Amino acid sequence: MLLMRGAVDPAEMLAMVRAIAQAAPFRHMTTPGGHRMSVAMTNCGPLGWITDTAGYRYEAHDPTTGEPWPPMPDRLADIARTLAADAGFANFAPDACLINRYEPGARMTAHQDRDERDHSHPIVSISVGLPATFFVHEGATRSGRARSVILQSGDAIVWGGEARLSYHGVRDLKPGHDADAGAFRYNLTLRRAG
Ligand code: MD3
Ligand code: FE
Repeated sequence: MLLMRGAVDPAEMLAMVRAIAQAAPFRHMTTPGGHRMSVAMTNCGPLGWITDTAGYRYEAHDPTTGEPWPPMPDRLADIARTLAADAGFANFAPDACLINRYEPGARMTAHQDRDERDHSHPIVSISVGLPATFFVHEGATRSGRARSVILQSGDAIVWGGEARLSYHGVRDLKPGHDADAGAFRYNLTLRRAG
């Protein structure tokens, strides 16, 4: 993994997020176990990640609107491609961008990202808004030692190779005020899903 502090302009990211959320609103999805996620989500690009009682998967259409997910802005794909290249992954071509919105108290329990077809592609993560404590377990299991890092607005991380299937999550978001994002934290993950 490569952490790049202040790699992106938060205001530019938020403008893109707001435009996407106008067409595909943030919603709290349901896990296969029937729990409402505390993180609200939307997507842009040809594929979008969803969960419902039938399971986790990528879909070309937004189940809330029935429409295709909004297009991925070229500028967003370019930024992801450049960040991936900086981390040593040439020619990254994302076809999905999951956007997570955290409100105070929202969190993400430890999980692996394994719904993508080919795990040899990296994932590019961009954080905007309130800071959050992100954790990742060493090795490929949940029992490895957890290391944590505070992700700030404008930070980017690229995950690839061995790190790609590590267990990771986000601790409860603490309340606060961010100049760009107000009471929220947003995380964009750019993926090659299909
Ligand atoms: C490590 N999001 O959407 S981004 C997720 O901040 C997710 O919203 C978190 O985990 C968030 O799946 C963390 C950093 C991240 C993304 C993907 C990874 C770390 C990763 C894939 C493999 C290993
Ligand atoms: Fe994840």
